[in-house]
Amino acid sequence: MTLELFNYPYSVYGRIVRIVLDEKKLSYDVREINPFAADMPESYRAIHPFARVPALRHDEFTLYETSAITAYLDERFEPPSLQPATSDERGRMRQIIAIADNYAYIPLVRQVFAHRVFRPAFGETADEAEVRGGLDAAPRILRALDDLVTADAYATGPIFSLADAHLGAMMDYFTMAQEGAEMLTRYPNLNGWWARIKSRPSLLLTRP
Ligand SMILES: N[C@@H](CCC(=O)N[C@@H](CS)C(=O)NCC(=O)O)C(=O)O
Repeated sequence: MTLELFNYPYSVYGRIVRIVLDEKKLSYDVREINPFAADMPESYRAIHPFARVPALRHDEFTLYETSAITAYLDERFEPPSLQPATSDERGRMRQIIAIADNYAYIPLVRQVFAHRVFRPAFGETADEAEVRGGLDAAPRILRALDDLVTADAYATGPIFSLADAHLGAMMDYFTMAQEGAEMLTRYPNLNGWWARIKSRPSLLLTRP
């Protein structure tokens, strides 16, 4: 059995899959793909027609879209299960993942993290207007998530779930920006959740 992860080292989505692979104790090979490179190999476009990362190959089976990959890994391989037992908790898990994808990724990661942390670290030009736009959008997202995460150990209840992996990877990037870390402290449930999970081995191990 072989698992290959097509990934870019700084990809937040690739990191979500790596967190899940680590939680499931699965070993895998990494094939590095830069989704921003003009000369992306045609062979990768055959795997991912939208030319993003990550993608997964399990023997002959290939899959792209992070939430599909993480659910597949969880269902296809041995416990621990990363999906909660009750329908309510599973509904909440999927809701948090969808919020992360549809509302949080662009402002928290592509605007705040990329322009406040990533670009300066690599000597690239950062756009202050992007940082401001992300920070302006963030309170509504953090408020919504603050209303949803449980006061239990993890986002949806007593087990570490796919929602913790998904949101955790994005929250780590957002809070690498000082303004992000400060803003999070205004949302006590979310801040408490992040304090409980941020030093988990799967998060530390996958930190770029
Ligand atoms: N919907 C995709 C999003 C993946 C995604 O946006 N990945 C980023 C890296 S974190 C990427 O490949 N970006 C390249 C680009 O925007 O052109 C998923 O869930 O996997």
